[in-house]
Amino acid sequence: MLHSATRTSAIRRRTAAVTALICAGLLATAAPSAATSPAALAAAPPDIPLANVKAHLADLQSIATANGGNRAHGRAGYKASIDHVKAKLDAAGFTTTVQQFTSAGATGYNLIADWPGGDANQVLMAGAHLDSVSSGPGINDNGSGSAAVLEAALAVSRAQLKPDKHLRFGWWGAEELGLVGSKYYVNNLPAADRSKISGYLNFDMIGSPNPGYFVYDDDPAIEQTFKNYFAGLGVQTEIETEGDGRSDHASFKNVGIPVGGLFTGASRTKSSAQAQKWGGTAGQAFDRCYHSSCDTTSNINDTALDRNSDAIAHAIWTLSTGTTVPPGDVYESTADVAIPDNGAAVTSTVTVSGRTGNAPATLKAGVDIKHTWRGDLVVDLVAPDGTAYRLKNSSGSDSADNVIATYTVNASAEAANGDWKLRVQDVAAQDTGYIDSWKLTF
Ligand code: DTR
Ligand code: CA
Ligand code: ZN
Ligand code: ZN
Repeated sequence: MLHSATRTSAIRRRTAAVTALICAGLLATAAPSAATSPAALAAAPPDIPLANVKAHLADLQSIATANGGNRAHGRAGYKASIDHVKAKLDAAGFTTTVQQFTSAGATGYNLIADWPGGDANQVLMAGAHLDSVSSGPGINDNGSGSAAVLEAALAVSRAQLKPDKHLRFGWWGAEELGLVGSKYYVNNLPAADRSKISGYLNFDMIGSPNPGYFVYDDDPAIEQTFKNYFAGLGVQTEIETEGDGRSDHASFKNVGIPVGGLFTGASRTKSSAQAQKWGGTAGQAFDRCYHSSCDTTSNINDTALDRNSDAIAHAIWTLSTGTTVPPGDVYESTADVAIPDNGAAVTSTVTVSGRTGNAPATLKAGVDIKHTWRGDLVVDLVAPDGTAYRLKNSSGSDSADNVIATYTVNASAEAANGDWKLRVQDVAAQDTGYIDSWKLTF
């Protein structure tokens, strides 16, 4: 039986509920004045005190100094870093979890901190890898990201923020060994929990001594949020071009979670044009101490660290407030559709109605296809006007089973209403399967 959820009038119900809360003063965090409406109060991110971020860096430096000069995976300095950050988050009211894994014969640790409250079905994450290389204390790489994310979390606690979405923060182990900790986290997260993550923000090297201001060009909404912040400062940004696969956001992106982040540069050289717009030294690396013993607390540019710390707070406050996705914005089909082996494409349809305008730039297509040797499959989303958006290519070498993933599609050129189709074709002999279910989230 083909189920196509029809839109419920969730928006009308939600608006009435919010009006009631405002009338009852429950949404205002202080007596609103003419200058500060409840919405303005709730949405105003704080300035992150640079001194607080630098104090965290000094702590991480001390930890490295007391533990052989580094905070690398498998070394005492890394576990001491985890314990230090965890203690501050526990004291600030976060629910923390330490996740263990093994890599290169040593125990690794991820630290996850949940801020109680918010919509459990809409989780905004921010994270940074906490490990250093073994050759140094790793203060810019990546004490800077770790300290800024920690201070942003502590600012959430100080503000007793009550965002619409649920906030989760992560500090990853063994990034320097190949994104090991963040991959472990994502791979051990049930698919149902992965699809609740509306975005992951990554911060790896955000205080480089000869800084550039790079924004990841992955999810458009996250990218624009960061660009807007820097535009407000009058600081030009560039798209981060070497980032794909180079840090922990790749672990999340690989399972279809929207990602974004900031970066101030590593061993690449700053050009003359970049020095013109950002200052600093042309012809010199953004961070001359990258992966070196000189990556200490003196290897930080305060202005870059301050700007990026404030940009993190801006993004967390902005992306976690505002409307969550009410149930009425999900359109699903649970009809099973058999996929002929090495045969013609098949489709499954959901009918979208009652919406206005075009689909969003971040339309989410969640698919659940049961099929052995998923490399046989080509998967497309077909808009009501017939425009096809490739979600997955075939890959002879991908022998894993099932395609259970959420893809983000820029469908802003498509009218929202109409029959949307998931089109699947098995292009290689042997191995068969079927579309189990799929859904569109607007
Ligand atoms: N691989 C990261 C440093 C790094 C290099 N390029 C990028 C781009 C975006 C984020 C991080 C990086 C490390 O050494 O931890
Ligand atoms: Ca600041
Ligand atoms: Zn590194
Ligand atoms: Zn790094």
